[in-house]
Amino acid sequence: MGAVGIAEIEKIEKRIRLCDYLSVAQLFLKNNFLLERELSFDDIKPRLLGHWGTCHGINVAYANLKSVYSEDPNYSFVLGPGHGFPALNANLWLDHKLEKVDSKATVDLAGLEYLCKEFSWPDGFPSHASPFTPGIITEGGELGYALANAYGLSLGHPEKTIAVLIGDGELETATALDSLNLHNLFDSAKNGKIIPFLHLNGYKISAPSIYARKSEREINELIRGFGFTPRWIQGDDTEDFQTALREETAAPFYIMQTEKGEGGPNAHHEAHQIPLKNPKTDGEELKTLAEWLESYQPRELFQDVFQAATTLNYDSGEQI
Ligand SMILES: Cc1ncc(C[n+]2csc(CCOP(=O)(O)OP(=O)(O)O)c2C)c(N)n1
Repeated sequence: MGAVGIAEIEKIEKRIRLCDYLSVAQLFLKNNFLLERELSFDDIKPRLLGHWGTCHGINVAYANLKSVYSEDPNYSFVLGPGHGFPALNANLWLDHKLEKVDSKATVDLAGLEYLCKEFSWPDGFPSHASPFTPGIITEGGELGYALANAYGLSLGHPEKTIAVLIGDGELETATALDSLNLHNLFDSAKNGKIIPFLHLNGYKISAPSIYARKSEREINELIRGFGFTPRWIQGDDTEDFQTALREETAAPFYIMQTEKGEGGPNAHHEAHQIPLKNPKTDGEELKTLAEWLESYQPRELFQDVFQAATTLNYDSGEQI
């Protein structure tokens, strides 16, 4: 695979920005989804329930992998931390996958309103990935099974490529850690290719994860011990991320570093769930939320998305 150009890097970074915006909007907004007027208390959901901290990293991994594998019909993405559902839902919506199972989730303003309003809402989308989510077979609230599920999916399917994102807290579970042994059992030309990613954002809920306390050398030795080749990536270095994905490496195991809650008003231990507790009643918090949302420059981002969706509709004659 060749090197990636500047236009593709910009496209990936724009997609990440868009999906980060969509993640925040789902968590907080019940109105004014494009910030067309000044954000007010009335625009904020009365009950805030969901997880922000892991979302940026999910969006980074999803966008970078999509750039390499989007044309491969046998590519799958398996997500361990299903509590990062706003990010997953954002990506599924943007790629028109959600509307295939839910006709209201169109990629237009009405669909955007639906996505955000119905997130973590009675009779709407749940707060975690669930069997209602396209492509999901298990409830996303229980950590540990992502890698085992990916190996299961690969069995007898040499044509498949399956990327798996595992949280650093998730890798503390016995299930996830022991699933690394499946590499030795299933590494065969008869099975698909697994591309594991450890999402090293440093925290498990509000405390440092065990892997965040280990040195790079200790993590490398652990990973090599299971037969993989460790490759570190700084999540926000898109060029390096793309280089890493395009390198010829035997049994790669990527360690993707991001800052938990990156892009939001607070990081690390305070970013796991809802980083602003009272934007519906506290003027300062509302202002912080408005600045946070504006930092992604949403109107510019959505102009492109809605235009592309309309063009797709027109060109293909498809119902979207
Ligand atoms: C088996 C299991 N144990 C505990 C939990 C509770 N829990 C929810 S999120 C979380 C932290 C996960 O940390 P990590 O995998 O690093 O995800 P991130 O920090 O990126 O949110 C925990 C322990 C769970 N969901 N499943």
